[in-house]
Amino acid sequence: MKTMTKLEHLEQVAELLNTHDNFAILTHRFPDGDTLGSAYALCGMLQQKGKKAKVLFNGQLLPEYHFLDNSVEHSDFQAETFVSVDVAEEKLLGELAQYKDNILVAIDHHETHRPFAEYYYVEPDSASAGEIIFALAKVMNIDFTKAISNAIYTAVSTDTGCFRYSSVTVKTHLIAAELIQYGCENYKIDKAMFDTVPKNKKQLEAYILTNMEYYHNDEIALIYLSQKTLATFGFTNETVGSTSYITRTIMGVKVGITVRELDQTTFKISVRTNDGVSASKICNQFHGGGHDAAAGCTIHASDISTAKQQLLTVVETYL
Ligand SMILES: [Mn+2]
Repeated sequence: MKTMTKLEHLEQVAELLNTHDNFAILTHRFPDGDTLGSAYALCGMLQQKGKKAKVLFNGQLLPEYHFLDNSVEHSDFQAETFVSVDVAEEKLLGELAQYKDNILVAIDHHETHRPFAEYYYVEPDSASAGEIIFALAKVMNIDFTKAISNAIYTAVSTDTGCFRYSSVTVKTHLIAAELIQYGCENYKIDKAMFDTVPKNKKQLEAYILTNMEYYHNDEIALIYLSQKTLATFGFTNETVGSTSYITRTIMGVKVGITVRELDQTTFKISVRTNDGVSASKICNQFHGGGHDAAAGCTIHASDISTAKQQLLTVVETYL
């Protein structure tokens, strides 16, 4: 059993990075703007300090994130030091699980973080991992280039639903303001992340709204997306990106649930909540986790109706 040490100060993280080289930065499965923005920012920061660094992600990069990959230098080298960003627990490493025993430091903002790395630094008060990377950049005396500022801004903006979630603080806005001062392309990034949707994704959104199931006096909204349904719109679980934001936008809904079929007996659950219902407590019941208003878990059940019933039974105890 390896020992895992909690780090209390970003200076300790900076020191670990400073005394190592040949970095691979690991992101979580179904990578989002926070894990990718944080990873590419950190990659650029390490390269600026004369280190070799690259980002490893699960599956393929969605088109809206290509600009991040284009913002760092690519070179071929054998990775020696593994760092994870925004990864709340080992199983979320997905395809990168092969590196799980070699991770030097995990940088994360999930209150439900389950330690897996040799060292871990967790700031649950940060609305995104990007906020931590911003602070780390300050400690490392980084020159905030446009590329680094764009990557951190992407993380900060996407993990707060464009500064709309309850997790947003004064610090979130101050960081965004400073990044804009450094020349980040906030308008372009927000437009690409929030205001531009491919035609087939818009059609999938329409399907979701039409087929949403409501329970418990309309306080629970649930949508099930089978692989077959996703395929109808030209998507797979890897390419569809996020859809769970839709459930929470319906007036009166306290718990929005998106169920995705991973295989016949494995279902990926995303929970989004309003009105103080804790998404992470709900998902904890299924050994998952996340934040107060956004969390996830995986359910194994013989079929979808059994999975739904298990979920609804637990959710109703929180209403
Ligand atoms: Mn995050």
